[in-house]
Amino acid sequence: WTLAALAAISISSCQAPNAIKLDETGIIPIPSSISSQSGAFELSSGSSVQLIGTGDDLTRVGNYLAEKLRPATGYAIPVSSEDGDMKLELTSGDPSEKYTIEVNADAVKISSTSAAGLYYGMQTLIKALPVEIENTSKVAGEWTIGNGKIVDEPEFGYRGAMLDVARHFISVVDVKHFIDQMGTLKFNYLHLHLSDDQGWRIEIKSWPKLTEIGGKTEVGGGEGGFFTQADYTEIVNYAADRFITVVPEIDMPGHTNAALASYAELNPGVNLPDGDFATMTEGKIDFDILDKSPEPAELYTGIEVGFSTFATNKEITYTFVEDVIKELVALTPGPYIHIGGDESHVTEKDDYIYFVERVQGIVTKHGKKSMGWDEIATAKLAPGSVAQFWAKEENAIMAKEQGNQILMSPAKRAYLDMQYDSTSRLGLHWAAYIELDDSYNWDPATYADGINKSDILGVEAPLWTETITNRADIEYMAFPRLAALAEVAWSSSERRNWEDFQKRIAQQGKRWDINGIGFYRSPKVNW
Ligand code: TNX
Repeated sequence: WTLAALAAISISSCQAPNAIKLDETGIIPIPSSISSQSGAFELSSGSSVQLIGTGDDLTRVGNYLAEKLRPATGYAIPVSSEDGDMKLELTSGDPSEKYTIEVNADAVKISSTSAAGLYYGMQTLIKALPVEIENTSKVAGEWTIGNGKIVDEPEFGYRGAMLDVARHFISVVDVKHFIDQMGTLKFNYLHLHLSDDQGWRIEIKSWPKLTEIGGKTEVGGGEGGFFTQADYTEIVNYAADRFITVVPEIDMPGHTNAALASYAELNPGVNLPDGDFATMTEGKIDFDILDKSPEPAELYTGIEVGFSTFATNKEITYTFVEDVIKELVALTPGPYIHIGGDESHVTEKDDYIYFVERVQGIVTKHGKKSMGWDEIATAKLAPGSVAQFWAKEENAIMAKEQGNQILMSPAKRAYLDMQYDSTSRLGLHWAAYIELDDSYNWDPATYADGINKSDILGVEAPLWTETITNRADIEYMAFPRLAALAEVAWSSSERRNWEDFQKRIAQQGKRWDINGIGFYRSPKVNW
């Protein structure tokens, strides 16, 4: 290949006839409405971003747009309040995520009542340009966008993804890289699963052994790791800059082996004077010895679930939980603290309910709403608590009947750790094999009997990491399915169509290729 031949290929692909009609070809999630007119806008060496309105958020969005366009075009693209051909206009009115893009031969204008809306409009605008815009150095191209208008707003206000940093630790840089991808797909919540049997991943200053002991391993016996509070804050701020809110999860009372290995006193049961060990379920125990410690649990690096539990009947447990939540709340600007609550198979039902209600009260007392896996709906939920549906419809119904909202993460559709098919090199398949069309072809509002649109807060795609150890693994499991789930969360069911999505995801694949993202080349798509 000569350079000239390569340049010829990139020029010819830019001149494809559909490159100058404004349509949905490159756009995921598909916008609410697109209308096209003849003619086109073209970026030029004199192009600039004009900010209409004030505020750091607006400036940041303007800078993102310019930074995205500069490398491939080689144009200077200044950002200022002076007249320019790419206008970002913050309009008055109640802040909403809705945005409008108007394109004519002279200028493109994105308008919204919020900087977040402008950010989403910017993501759409980038996808309306030829895919070569993704290049990080200058390439030949005709940087045109067909004339017309896009009006767009999300179907659900909560569009999330979850990273399980507990089973295998994920570094700050890899989390940021994932956040970048989330931003391009208009996600607005990042749920971090910060603790599990195999690891405790967030520094808690008042209980330092959590990370000194519980943070030092992971599934398979690797070295583990944890976020210092400064690391966590860096992630929170990086996400916030991209209009993404972090939801931290401490999973309890089950999935707590790493904490139980760090602090003996959190374990159920006591060591009896004669050297025996008594668990709390073996009948009545003298309350004077309750706060004497049993042995700490041993660190665990397997992938079984459901064997651990905090001692739900010891005051020290609630002192601990409150200390942890207090520190997390201080670091977390978002409204939610996730308390886990799944698969507590060795916690007695009554004890589980007592624990969930008490912990929920601690979260509320510290000014946040609690979120938990669907099992928490077996307890009395506080107003505003959210149940995350993953397995049991009857739990979701119980949440609804209590007047609480549901976050939809059905394992058979939304789990990014499920294998695509029996040959997938990574992943589990206890819930299903999930090919790209399975993650696309479902409607949150009709998925579970008795759960309707108004009961649903939004959609979240969890990536559990028992089998996932590095960035390449994350990309292989998350992409392309995360794009399908982005559209499930953002676009109305009337707008969604699998055949159409197949064409659009192929365009997205070209962008991922240019960005070096190793996505799974689903055989369902002509890439
Ligand atoms: C079930 S989903 C779990 C996780 C596992 C996952 C693996 C949920 C609330 N609990 O602990 O990592 O399956 O797919």
